[in-house]
Amino acid sequence: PQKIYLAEYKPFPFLIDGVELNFDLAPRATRVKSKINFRPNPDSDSREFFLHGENLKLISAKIDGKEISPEVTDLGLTADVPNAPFVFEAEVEISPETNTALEGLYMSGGMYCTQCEAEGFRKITYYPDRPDVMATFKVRIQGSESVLLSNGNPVEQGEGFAEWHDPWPKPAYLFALVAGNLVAHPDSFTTKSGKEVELNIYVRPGDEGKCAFGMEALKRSMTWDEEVYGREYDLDIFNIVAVDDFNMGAMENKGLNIFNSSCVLASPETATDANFERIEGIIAHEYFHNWTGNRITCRDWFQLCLKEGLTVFRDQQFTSDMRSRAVKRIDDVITLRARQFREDNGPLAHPVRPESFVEINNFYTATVYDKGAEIIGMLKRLVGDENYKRALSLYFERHDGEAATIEDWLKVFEDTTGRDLSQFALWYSQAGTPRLKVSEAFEDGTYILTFKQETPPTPGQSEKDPRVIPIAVGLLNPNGDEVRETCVLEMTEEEQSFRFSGLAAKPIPSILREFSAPVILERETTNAERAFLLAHDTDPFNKWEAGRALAKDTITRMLTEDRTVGSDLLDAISKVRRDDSLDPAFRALVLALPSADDIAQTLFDAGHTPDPSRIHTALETVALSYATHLQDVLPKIYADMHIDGPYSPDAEPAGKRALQGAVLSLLSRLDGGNQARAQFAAADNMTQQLQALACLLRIDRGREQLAAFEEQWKDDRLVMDKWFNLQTALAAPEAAVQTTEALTKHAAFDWKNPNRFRATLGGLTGNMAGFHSPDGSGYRLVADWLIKLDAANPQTTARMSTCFDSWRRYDADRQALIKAELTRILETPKLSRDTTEMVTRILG
Ligand code: BAL
Ligand code: ZN
Repeated sequence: PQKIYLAEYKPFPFLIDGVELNFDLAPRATRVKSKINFRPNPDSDSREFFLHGENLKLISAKIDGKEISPEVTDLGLTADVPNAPFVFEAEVEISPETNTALEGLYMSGGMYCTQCEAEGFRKITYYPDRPDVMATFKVRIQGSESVLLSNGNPVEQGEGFAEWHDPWPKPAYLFALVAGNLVAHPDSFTTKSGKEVELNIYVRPGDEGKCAFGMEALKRSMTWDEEVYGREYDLDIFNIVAVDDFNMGAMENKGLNIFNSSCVLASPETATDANFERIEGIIAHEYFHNWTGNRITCRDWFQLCLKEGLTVFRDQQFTSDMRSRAVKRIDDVITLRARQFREDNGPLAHPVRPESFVEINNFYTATVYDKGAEIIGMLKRLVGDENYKRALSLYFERHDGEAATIEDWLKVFEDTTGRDLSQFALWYSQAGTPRLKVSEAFEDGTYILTFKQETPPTPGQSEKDPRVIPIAVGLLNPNGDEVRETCVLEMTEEEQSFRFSGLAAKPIPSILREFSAPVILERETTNAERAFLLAHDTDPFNKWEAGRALAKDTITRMLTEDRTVGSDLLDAISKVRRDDSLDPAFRALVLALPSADDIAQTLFDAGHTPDPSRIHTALETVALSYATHLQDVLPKIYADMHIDGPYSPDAEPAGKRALQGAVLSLLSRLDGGNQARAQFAAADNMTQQLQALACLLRIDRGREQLAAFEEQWKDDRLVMDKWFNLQTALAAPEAAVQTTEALTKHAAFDWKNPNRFRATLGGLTGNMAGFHSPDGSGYRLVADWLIKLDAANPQTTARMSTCFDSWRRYDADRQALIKAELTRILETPKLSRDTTEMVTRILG
């Protein structure tokens, strides 16, 4: 397959003055008529006229009203055109009902919907399907459905048709169309300049009761973007539609956001606290794209982090403001390490701004999104809050209506602050997670911290230059008081020292506060010092980090030195557990154990070969030790976290439930599951029902409760996803593959639905000891399903193939088994470009 390179960017030879589209909907024979006003682009010296187009049946094409016979291939259409303004018209036929890839126009549960990012519009009609070609769209939809939606403002509607006009020029990837017999959850919003905006969340009948939270989250997002970034909404209407079959979480189409139903629908009975928080964050994310992505878009797909990194950063800020800043930062770092560090330290490592790709869908990654957001956080820390604000104002002013680049983005910061950001820009071009080695010295009241940075080689990049690393540091004296408040050390050299003078005693450093840079800190330290920081650090992130480091050290020593769980860990953790002054959500995070994957990577980095089954046993042993060590206080904490009154998804009660759930998990290791059975029976919300079910699955496979749960929720697809997921994710290692196989034969296992596929197979791949079953049965089962899914849905298949990316960590037998499965996938006839690229890169 053809590789595309950033270095080869050329502007499109034509500009577009306006697009008119006419859809005549039919499941297997939708007709799309287009009329596009082109004119030569003065910034291009080419006049080659190539329009993308895939899986289209061309009915007719015209230039300036005259029929033409263009040259048509699988990828698009070429024609001779005048070197002057001209009108191109085409009529094509497409088949939404048989479109299982869920890109372009497709059907989900009887409704028509679209997904055009990144390159789906070319499956709807012939078009220059690239983000730097921006145009205004007029859309007419003819269909028998009660709701017919597109981007922009409504112009006219009547029996069987609707017309929409989007006055804001946009690239084709932001195009959207929805047609279905849907019901609206309506509301409205008045912008700060007094403009009335109609708001709707459209859902299938029956889901009306699950829209209220999403709507409130939308209004909170609109207010927040006005207050914090000065950004107002710019159309008369903002619509959200929930769709069951969707490859991603949601999509920011202009004025018509389309959501995976799992990312917008919520009620206390059916959604967990984590679901509510995620929905709030995703609604905000898609809404924030209206400015960072839509009004200012990307010149080409290599610049994807321009909109995604910034928009993730913005949604993280929003959630911090709505909830707890400390808890949000810890959650984000847990996710960053689990997804992005894993990616950055394996065969799929790539720069935040990649330099080449075969299939752009494969680059919607944790690196582009989450490391992209970390870069913005570092930039803000380096220039300060006020300069960040000024730079953003300049960015919106200077680039509104444009398709911009990372160079444009950095230039606004350079122009605002006078700083040279050329070294900082390495964060965009160099892949890999820097290791930051720390050493220290103390003499005559002066404390010296020395840092050495090194980034291991990544595919295609063997040498790395030193980066700018903002290191937030505070110092504590031995009695626990802070002697130096947080300051930001700006590291630019490969090795660099920083001095703190006037100290009475050697301090205890708290380094990388708030996780000020996405690096791996390597520092020789003791568990006594970690326990000290867990008890005394004023930075909540580093306080948590100290406990996490203590737990990781204990677990890795159990596995490499046959140690038992030491009292240093148990005493330190139990202090935090008993400390009522701390936020319950924070206490729950301290009690949570590192993931099996985290332990495996840590062992691998230290030169050991991780054994998934032994890691599982070690984690269970630590959990049991926590339970026995804390058994006198667990019932009291459980009772103290009880909430009277109706369910609320707000941070405070959610934090209490999180701590109660963590306690329940420990209690259930001591009481045979009595408390969990009682909680399951009494639960009036999904958080507590699922917490209890998870405990019981571990104890006696929860047969009775699983059956009751299925009976209660068999008609709710989103809740049934949880039912599938929990069983494969929490199955005992020796039963995981068999459990998954049995579930794939369940009547409700609709494998073409990405949510159901991910819930079931993704549960297994996340169950490390089960997936890495020594006989290779886990690998085989997953490979069988990936091969099957690839023929229907390449995008989701390619995404899920990443479960194999850490294969080189394991022993030779497992490596051979995985390699054989990857090779089998690669040898599948007609394997998609998406999966071919991913598996090839994973094999390395
Ligand atoms: N643009 C794809 C979905 C998202 O990141 O919002
Ligand atoms: Zn996004």
